[in-house]
Amino acid sequence: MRLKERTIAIVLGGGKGTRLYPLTMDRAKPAVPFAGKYRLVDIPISNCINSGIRQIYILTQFNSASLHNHISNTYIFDTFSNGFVEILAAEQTNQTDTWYQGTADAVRKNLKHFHDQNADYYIILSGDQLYRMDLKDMLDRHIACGAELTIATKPISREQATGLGIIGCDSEGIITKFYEKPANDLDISEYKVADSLLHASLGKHVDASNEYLASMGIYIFNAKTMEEVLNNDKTDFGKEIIPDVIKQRKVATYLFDGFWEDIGTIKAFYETNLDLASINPQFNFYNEMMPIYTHRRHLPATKVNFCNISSSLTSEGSIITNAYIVNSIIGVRTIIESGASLDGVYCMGASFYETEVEKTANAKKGIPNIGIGRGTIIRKAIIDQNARIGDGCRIGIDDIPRQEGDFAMYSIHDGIIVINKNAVIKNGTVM
Ligand code: ADQ
Ligand code: ADP
Repeated sequence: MRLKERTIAIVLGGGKGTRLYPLTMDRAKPAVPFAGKYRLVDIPISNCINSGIRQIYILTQFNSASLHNHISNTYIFDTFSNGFVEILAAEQTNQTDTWYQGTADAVRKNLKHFHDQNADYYIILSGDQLYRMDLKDMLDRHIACGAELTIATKPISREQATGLGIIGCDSEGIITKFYEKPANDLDISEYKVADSLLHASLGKHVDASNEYLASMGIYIFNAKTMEEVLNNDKTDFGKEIIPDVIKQRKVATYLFDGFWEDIGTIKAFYETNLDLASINPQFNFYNEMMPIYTHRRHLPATKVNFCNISSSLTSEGSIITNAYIVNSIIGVRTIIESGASLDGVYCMGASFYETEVEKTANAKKGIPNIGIGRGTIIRKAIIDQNARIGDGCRIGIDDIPRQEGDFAMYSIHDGIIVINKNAVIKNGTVM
């Protein structure tokens, strides 16, 4: 218990990168809605809480209203736990350059906050990954092997290695070398991991094609070590800090072989969400021992009238009438009108219900109500919150040329149509 209280978690909440754009157009990445009723940041925070770590900082480029709302309404600790979740936004510092220049820069710019907590260990977590991990177990391993830094790693294949940091280690799991994101054609065979280490650490044999160990971007540092290795102007953990530390200090690996997915791109975000609606999802939300927490909204149950719904998740507070819905996620407060058809859609829902007065005003202005209109058909799309999709629209259906990119009310990335937050899609729109 004592150790846990001296460990603080730092969640990397996203750079100015645009990988999840337009979902991050006017909200911070940690606040992006996920799996119908959660926000991305609920995943790392839940992992921390379930591991007994209750002092959590979220580093983000800006503190959007939705992130602030979500954190302050969700993570309320009692007086005796010393717990907090605090957002540290780049624009709130007195630095001349307001953006964090990279992951290490983000942590460095906030070192004074962390230092004040007098912690023994810092756990650095990514804000855009889906997994469930006992971080206490990782901390125990870190302490037991006397390392100054421990990196969580996962067995992966050569094809997967290109997008990740690859680790080379000895038979005890002490890291000897590191290569950030090796190109496809690079020979990295010297990084292959010994099967004996995998077996000894995981207690089982893993798929033979998973011959490499990838960094999961989850780090435990001795507090003093992290403060020392950040005492320079290097901006990035993966590219600069980690390779340097490995050369100079004892760095261990913590092997993990559960489900873990980076969901920081529109494609990965879409596919991971939809997988949750499949019959046998890879990630199990239905785990009472290590739940994923989120905002308690006190919404009524979803009302379903004459629908055909399969392989889908429907979040609370929705009203769905005479609709056909497959392979889809329906977020909180979604209103779906008669005759709508959704296949492969992540509909994020709404942040409020429109009143009758507002609906009358919408009709006068000729704009649809929030939700999905009558007879509208949608395939392979993400519908961001509070979007107004009119009647008789055909989205992602027709065999028409679709240009990738960002447009006024929507974007298309990797063939996935993303309808912006608050977008107004007129009756009869075909896209
Ligand atoms: P990437 O995920 O590509 O690789 P990076 O872009 O640095 O690394 O992002 C790591 C995390 O930090 C993400 O959650 C991101 O949103 C966040 N982040 C990025 N820039 C930030 C900033 N300026 N301020 C705050 N947060 C920021 C890393 C490692 C690899 C490893 C993969 C595993 O570098 O070695 O394999 O993670 O996903
Ligand atoms: P949730 O996670 O509950 O959907 P949001 O961050 O999306 O929360 O919204 C939080 C709150 O913002 C809602 O409960 C609602 O009260 C309020 N809200 C947001 N937009 C509007 C609006 N246009 N009109 C009225 N209330 C709004």
